[in-house]
Amino acid sequence: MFQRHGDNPILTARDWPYPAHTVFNAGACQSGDKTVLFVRVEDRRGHSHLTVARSSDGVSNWRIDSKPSFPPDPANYSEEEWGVEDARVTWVDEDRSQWIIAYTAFSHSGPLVSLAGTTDFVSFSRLGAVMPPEDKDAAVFPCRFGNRYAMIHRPVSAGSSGAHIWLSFSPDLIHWGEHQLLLHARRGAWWDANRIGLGPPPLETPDGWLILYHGVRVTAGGCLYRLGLALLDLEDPRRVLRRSDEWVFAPETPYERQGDVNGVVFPCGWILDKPTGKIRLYYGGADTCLALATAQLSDVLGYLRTCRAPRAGKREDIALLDE
Ligand code: BMA
Repeated sequence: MFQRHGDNPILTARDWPYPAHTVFNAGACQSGDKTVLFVRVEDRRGHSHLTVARSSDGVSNWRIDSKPSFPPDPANYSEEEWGVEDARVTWVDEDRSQWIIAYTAFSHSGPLVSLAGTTDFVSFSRLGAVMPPEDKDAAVFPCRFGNRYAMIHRPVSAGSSGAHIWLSFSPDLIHWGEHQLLLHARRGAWWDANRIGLGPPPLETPDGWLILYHGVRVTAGGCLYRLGLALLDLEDPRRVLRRSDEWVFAPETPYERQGDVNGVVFPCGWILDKPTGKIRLYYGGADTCLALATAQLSDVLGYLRTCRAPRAGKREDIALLDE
């Protein structure tokens, strides 16, 4: 379904205008005639910041900011002490007319979810930490549901049986509640056993909100990060309509299998070109480089129509954990 671009990896640390150890896990959006990537850059201390790269074709001739566009600001936001990572970018039109960036702030107490807004990817206004640690893999929906914003995220609690994907609501993007389990990590031998997390922000399609998520399989040789699909009800995103049993994308090429963390494909951004129905998926390869894969939305939705609908009712879905 997802075809790797022939020029992969499309960005590496060698392309960077200043010293960088690795560049990976980028948020993505189309801003006017430019594709904008909000790239995670890890420096040689091991700390990450976010830097903007712009391109007209989304593949080549990237114009990269000459210094970090969004460095951590621990003096004012102590939760950013060890860096900022893995941004997901959503255009929120209603009431806001700005890009809302959900990112991971790496605090002394663990990773947590922070939000920031921007209209131009030049200046940013932080909304601060919105979820306590440990929590990451968050993205805001582009619209409100009954006047409430919605956000997907992945909390982890000590003693829990796994790390699952949750959904929360907010009147103002700052105060979040109505927390509920949305997708559970399966157990046992499944590719998405024990730990899952959202990839790019939910994508609105005629069939529902398209969700791409990663599942982490712990093996004797290390972790394997692979990707699966789900579909949420357009009006009520608490309802899961479909979920793939199989993964649809997995580390195969050398730049996905070998790097700082072997065996990782980690997408944080995708862009749908509405006229052609083509999705461009931007993903980190092995925590080292940035790569691109494309798919036709109609193929993805056609595949999801063959996938099962989770059993009705949230409670029964949770009960699946014990199957
Ligand atoms: C996750 C995140 C990602 C990273 C992945 C694989 O927990 O930290 O940024 O790509 O692990 O190392």
